[in-house]
Amino acid sequence: MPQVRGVTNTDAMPIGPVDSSKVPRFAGPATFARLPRIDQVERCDVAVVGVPFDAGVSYRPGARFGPAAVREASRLLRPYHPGLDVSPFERVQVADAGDIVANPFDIGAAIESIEEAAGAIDARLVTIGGDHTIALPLLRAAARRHGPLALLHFDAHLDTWDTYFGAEYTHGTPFRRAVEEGLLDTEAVGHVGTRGPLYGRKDLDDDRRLGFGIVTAADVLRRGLDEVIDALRQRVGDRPLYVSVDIDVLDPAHAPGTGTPEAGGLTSRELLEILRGLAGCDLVGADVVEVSPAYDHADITSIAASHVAYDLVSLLAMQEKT
Ligand SMILES: [Mn+2]
Repeated sequence: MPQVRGVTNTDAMPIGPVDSSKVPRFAGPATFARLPRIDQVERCDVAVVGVPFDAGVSYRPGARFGPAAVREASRLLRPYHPGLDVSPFERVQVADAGDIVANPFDIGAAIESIEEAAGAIDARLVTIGGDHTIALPLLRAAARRHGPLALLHFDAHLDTWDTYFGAEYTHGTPFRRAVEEGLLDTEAVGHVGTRGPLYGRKDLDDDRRLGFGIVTAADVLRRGLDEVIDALRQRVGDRPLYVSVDIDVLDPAHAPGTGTPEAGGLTSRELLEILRGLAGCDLVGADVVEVSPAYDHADITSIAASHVAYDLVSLLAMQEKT
């Protein structure tokens, strides 16, 4: 293997995506960003993994097809990120770890197998959902490695409800469960982009009691990106940070293909800029969830999600010590 600058703890050059000057982007298998599969690399620093699971949804289903759609839309991603000035696939080894198999008929069993499979991948993860139920086992796996986590949760909704039809494990409850299980550092948890009608004011009271701060979609507009980014960075500090992005944080104009759309959301430009503003934080893992391709048009949603995933991969690549 050729030698490159000491990228990580091994001196093998990372294997990058298929060269698009030799094989056109629309040809060949659709791994994320046309990266190698994890079984094709000797080590892996950052892994992109899919979780095709949507048995936890309360409204429109279909996020089980999210990982395949986001991978397909990721064919057009290029290797250099000018906004962050990083070539993530050169800096560290990034690979596609395939899909985690989750039982579509048993949410408890699915959560267990997601936690186990995520914990078994020896790399920092960017997970593509799947509905938001999957954040709970992913947080469990990350907290086991890093201790209680700071969390930035980008979503139209709070996702801190208690139960739905008596069920504790749904896509509307993962962050309440995560607080109850002690997975989060409640000094440093926040929602970004929330909006839309709630069941009652109690939803907000409960959420506040759990420790969450809120930057609403309206705050992003009124306070502006720089002030919002400063506030988020201050809240997170130097704690290990997990970022969970429900694609419905975007306005339905920017992400129609999702399960519970709400008017008045962020633009994809705003979301990407906020994520880039987190450069330098101690990001340890991330997910992008709730892409439901059957409600999408012209791949709008999966293109947005693939760019979000690319930004998260880039932030993680920058995190790895050189
Ligand atoms: Mn959600």
